Amino acid sequence: PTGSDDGTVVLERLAQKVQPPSMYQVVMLNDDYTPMEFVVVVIQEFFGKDLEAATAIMLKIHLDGRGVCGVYPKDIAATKVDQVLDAAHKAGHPLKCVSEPVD
Ligand code: TYC
Repeated sequence: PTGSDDGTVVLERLAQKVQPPSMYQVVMLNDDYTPMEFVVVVIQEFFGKDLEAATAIMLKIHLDGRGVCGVYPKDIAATKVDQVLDAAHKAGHPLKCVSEPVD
């Protein structure tokens, strides 16, 4: 580490420790087959949205090709992706989602 022997190194290490976790957005992707109602239910169930908010997100994805369902620390975002893909696979739908760092 850089810094002369005056506590600079300690302060650098403290500054690193107090950084908040880097955040990741869970992005859901449009497809031509997954029913709209299934997407709305998934968004409510895994992202804690009410019916109105989930419907708005689903329609945004349908129209734009993708939409953000939530923003979480990296490991939580990865778990959300796994949960969505598992539920979609079990229901026989091709629904996809990914997590990506928030800029
Ligand atoms: N495009 C789908 C349809 O018309 C609905 C849909 C919306 C699918 C959002 C996926 O992430 C999605 N049935």
